[in-house]
Formats: sequence, structure tokens, C-alpha cells
Amino acid sequence: MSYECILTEVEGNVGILTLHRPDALNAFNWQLMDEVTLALQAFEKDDNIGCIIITGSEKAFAAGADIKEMQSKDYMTVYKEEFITANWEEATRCRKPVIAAVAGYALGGGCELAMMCDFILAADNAKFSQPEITIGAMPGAGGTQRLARSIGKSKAMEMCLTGRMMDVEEAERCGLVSRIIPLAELREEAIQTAQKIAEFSRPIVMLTKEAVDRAYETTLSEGVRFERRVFHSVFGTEDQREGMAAFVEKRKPTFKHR
Ligand code: DAK
Repeated sequence: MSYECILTEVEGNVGILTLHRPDALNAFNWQLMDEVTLALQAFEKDDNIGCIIITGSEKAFAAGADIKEMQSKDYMTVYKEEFITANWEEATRCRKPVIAAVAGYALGGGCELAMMCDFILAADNAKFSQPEITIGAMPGAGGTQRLARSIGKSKAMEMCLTGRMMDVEEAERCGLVSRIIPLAELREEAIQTAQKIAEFSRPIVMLTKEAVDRAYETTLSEGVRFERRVFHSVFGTEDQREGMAAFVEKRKPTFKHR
């Protein structure tokens, strides 16, 4: 499959999707989001891949929705074409872990896409913002919801109402990103992190991801109940037997992903 607005490659057991519209700081036009959707679906289907990375350039993860494409849309158009819903949210449907490796600007939809991923590794030049308010819009791809859950109401409200840029130190302090990495090392560190995850049992990685995600959707007691049921199901896998046997026998486990 050949793409025009993204690059895809596979390194080891890691699928890497690079947003690639350098002339527009990777702004999301319809074609780019279609390609992101197709590439993520292909990575999901590929049995060799155990973890996915979405990244951009050193200057921009993504500067958000393509304002030039969006400016002429009216209400009936965005409603009928299911703008955003149609092709922006595939990352949230992936069962394999998806890591956002963010350098430079992650603005508007760019920040929202990063938040759709399972965690964000950020370069020391990363900047996050929901600047839609400054162009007469508002976040439309989950920004008001995921930001509030991720960094709390006060900061989320301030970000969405002022459009201010958050630097990477603040983003790490408030839990938006999991780690800050020197820009030159971001890609390699993201690949190593993803490869480490890919080498664990795939079904157990997917179950763990599903359990953590449940924390966002339900009460504590229901979440713990869900976790317990999933935890019990782990004991039905070959990989649980192999992992524990390997520990007892003081050797490295060989997971068969079943
Ligand atoms: N869209 C289109 N083109 C963009 C762009 C964008 N978001 N961001 C940058 N570009 C283009 C610039 O126009 C410029 O192109 P040329 O003029 O050279 O042709 C090129 O990328 C380089 O940008 P700059 O020259 O501006 O570069 P600087 O380094 O000076 O500035 C910047 C970088 C990121 C600070 C600046 O480009 C910037 O402020 N960009 C816009 C960021 C922004 O506002 N993003 C949020 C977009 S809105 C919904 C409704 C709305 C939304 C979602 C849903 N529903 C109705 C459901 C909104 C979502 C958004 O993401």
C-alpha cells in the first residue's frame, strides 16, 4: 500500500506510522486521516507487529486539523460527512498498544490524536495546545474530554478556553506525557519501548491495555471487578504457564502469544 501523507515502516515487531505533510506541519486533511486509518488497520492485522508508534517530524507531531480544508465547511457538511468520526478515531479502536512519540507542536487535533494513543513519549521540544478557540472553533476530537480526564479540570479548562501552549515540562508534571526524552533520542527510545512491549505475550498485553482503559469508562468497583475477571482469564493462556515456569526455572520466557 502506498501513501502520500504518511510513511509506514516495520522495525522488529513494531509498526511505525510517521505523519508526513511537511509543508503543512502535518495538519490533518481528509486524505491524511484516511491513510492513518488504513495504516493502523494494516498494523492491527499484521501478526508480526505487537506495538504501534505514531510520530511526526522534529518540528511538528501535527498542527491540528487542516484549517484551509476546514474553513469552507458548514454545519450540514460536517454533520453529513461525519467529520472527525469518519476517520480520526482509529487509534482508539486498536487493540494493540499505540504509543505517540511527540516532537514539536501537538496542537488541536494533533494533541487530540496523541491523547487517543495509550501513552505519550515526548521530546524535550514538544508543545501541546488546544488552540481551536483562537480560530472560532472548539476541540472536536475528544480534547475537552481526554484533556480533563488526563490533567484535571482546572488545567484542561484553561487550555481549552485560552488556547495557550503547554511546554513539555508542564505536560510531564501534570501527567499528559509519560516521559521526556532528548529530541535526538526520541525515535530510538520509542522503538525500544515499543519493542519491549511487543516481546511480551500479545494477548496479555491487549488484556492489560483493555483493563487500564476501563478505568476511564467506569466506577472503581466495576473497574476492579473487570480487572479481576480479566486477571482470572490470564490463567487460561499458555503464555501465563510459560512466563511463570521461566521465572521458576531462572530462564527467559518464550511467549507464543496464545
Ligand atoms: N492547517 C493548515 N495549514 C497549517 C496548519 C493547520 N492547522 N498549521 C500550519 N499550517 C501551514 C501554514 O499555513 C504554513 O503554510 P504556508 O503558509 O507556508 O503555505 C505552514 O503550515 C507552516 O506554518 P507556519 O508558517 O505558520 O509555521 P510557524 O512555525 O510560523 O508556526 C504554528 C507554527 C504551529 C504555531 C502555526 O502554524 C499555527 O498556529 N498553526 C495553526 C495551529 C492551530 O490553530 N491548530 C488547531 C487547528 S483546529 C471540529 C471543529 C474544529 C476542530 C475539530 C473538530 N468539529 C466541527 C467536529 C478543530 C481542530 C483543530 O485542530
